[in-house]
Amino acid sequence: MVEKIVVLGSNGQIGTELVTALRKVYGELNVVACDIRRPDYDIKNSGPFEFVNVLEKDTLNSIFQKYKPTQVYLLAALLSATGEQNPKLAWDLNMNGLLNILDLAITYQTAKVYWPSSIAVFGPNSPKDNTPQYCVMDPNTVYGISKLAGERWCEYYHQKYNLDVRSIRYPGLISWKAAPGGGTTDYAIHIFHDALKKGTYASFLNAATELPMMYMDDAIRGTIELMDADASKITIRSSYNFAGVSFTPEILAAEIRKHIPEFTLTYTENDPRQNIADSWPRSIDDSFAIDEWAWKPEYDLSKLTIDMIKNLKK
Ligand code: AKB
Repeated sequence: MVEKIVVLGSNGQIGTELVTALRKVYGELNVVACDIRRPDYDIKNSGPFEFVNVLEKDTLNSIFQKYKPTQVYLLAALLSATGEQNPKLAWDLNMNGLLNILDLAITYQTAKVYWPSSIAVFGPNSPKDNTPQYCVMDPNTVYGISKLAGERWCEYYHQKYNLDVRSIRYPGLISWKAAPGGGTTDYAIHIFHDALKKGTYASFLNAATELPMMYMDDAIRGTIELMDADASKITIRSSYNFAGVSFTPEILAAEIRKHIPEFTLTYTENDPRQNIADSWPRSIDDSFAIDEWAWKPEYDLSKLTIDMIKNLKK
């Protein structure tokens, strides 16, 4: 069967790299990039693009009708920091965007749907270290609340309508190709840009804030591996814990100094993102992903630092 894939939210940090990766695997014409904004040159010129707002049901319906996708990736969302600036919009976009896609996937019998969740589903009372798949979850950001509710909807549509929906709880994602989109973990990208440009960075998270992170290459590969896995292997239809590497701003700065010895790190105070970070896990237990679909990250802190610096220098 020829796969026809629609990626909604294709211009974001994940979408930019996912569309390129999917086009390599499935062919340029078989991966339709969709976003509310004009795409950058690469995406527009390497395959089909459509302007789509995931809250507009009629436009979405016409996309499903036109392409009859076998797989849909819904990436459009407001993240943790921007979500707090506009909680009602974050809830509307993150929740109703998902429900629109789940409903259309049933109507058009889409074979597989992918929707990303996040470590933001955990909260102040979740275990901080090696946070298990199943535990207390009390997110206190609108982003985290919408992701936890979305996970429940995904499982509900799977149980009730047998929809093959798959999901990963992403940690902070580190990449150089596209700008990050308003998250709490964005410092781990800005630090590389400023280290190279200015030799110094003012972190909005404090020195000891340890968070789960992952290099984008691993995240994209893991996402496609989950989508390619045999359905019989997928026992979790809410969202899989997913881990790469955990570090603090101080540890990351020390790693960057191995390549830019004069780099200095300072800290800003009273940033609202600190409270969000303090409510999240320090590290994640992803043994279900390891056991069920053989997940294995390739990038540790040293390898991702080398790759970020090499590519940003270009
Ligand atoms: C954010 O910081 O909001 C995101 C996430 C961890 O989901 N990067």
